[in-house]
Amino acid sequence: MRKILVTGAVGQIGSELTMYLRKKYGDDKVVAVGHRTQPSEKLRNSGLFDFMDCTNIKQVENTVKKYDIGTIYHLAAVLSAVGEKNPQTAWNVNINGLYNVLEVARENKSAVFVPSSIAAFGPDTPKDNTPQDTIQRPTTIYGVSKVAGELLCDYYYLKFGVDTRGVRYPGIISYETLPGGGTTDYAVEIFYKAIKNKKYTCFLKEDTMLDMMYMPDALKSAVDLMETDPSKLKHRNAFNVTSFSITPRLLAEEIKKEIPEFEIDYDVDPEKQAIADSWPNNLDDSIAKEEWGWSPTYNLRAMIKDMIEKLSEKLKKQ
Ligand code: AKB
Repeated sequence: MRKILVTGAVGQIGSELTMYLRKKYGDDKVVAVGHRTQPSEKLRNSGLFDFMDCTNIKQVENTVKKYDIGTIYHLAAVLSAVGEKNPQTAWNVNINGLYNVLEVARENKSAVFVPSSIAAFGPDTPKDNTPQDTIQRPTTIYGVSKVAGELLCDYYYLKFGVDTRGVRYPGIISYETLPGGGTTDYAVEIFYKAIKNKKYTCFLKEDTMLDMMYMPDALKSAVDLMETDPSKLKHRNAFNVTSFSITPRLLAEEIKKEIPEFEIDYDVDPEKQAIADSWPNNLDDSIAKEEWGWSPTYNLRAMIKDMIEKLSEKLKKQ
């Protein structure tokens, strides 16, 4: 078996996807690469780790050749809120980095998984039950890079036969590694604050509805899609996937059932609110269900219970 490369491996999804893939395919089969941030001991000691800048095509080429990479999970990206602070860097990493990965994949006959996002939709998109194929006119640089990325991935498949596949992730909730500058980050921060301080000040309005998913389902969706027999896929880049749609108020009410003293208040960040308002309330993920059997394991209650239990254990050790 050729090896698997995970870019952005020190990030929120990458750090857990690397361990998930190592468990599934073997520790020596998965190469984790980060940009500059040092990896955790767990990540470094459980298998191969290297540094790579995806905006430098030579470095991408050297890494893919050095380890004989057959599949790339390309997670390195600048997220929505940080992207609006520095659109030039977001474009460079999200588009030039992706182009480099696709070019090297073409030359080395590697398959590529690239996450898209609910951010690939915009204010003109139908907000409820957002269809798989619909208007995509996002108004953030992150969203623009995600739509361009989806098209570029489909182009590399159609033109060169590169096996590209992707999902449109909603906000991902997890306890291992903090997310790095997204609009949905409140849904992770709220758990840390609920456990530690019993109080959270949310940067989005209480009724802001967005799709979310617990990390185990995010990992499963990526790997299940990459494992699917390609003859079943009519779509490729990228599939709507979701687990539940929530507002900050609803999430806080549900957390209160586990931590009764918990209180939430609001100090709205207008930039982040504008981003959230431009995204759908909830996606229709029936095409992913139909074409490759997507089905989330965690509903809202199951996620909350597991998240509070695992994060409490983690915070006790710190
Ligand atoms: C973000 O908020 O930027 C990300 C995303 C929804 O893609 N979590």
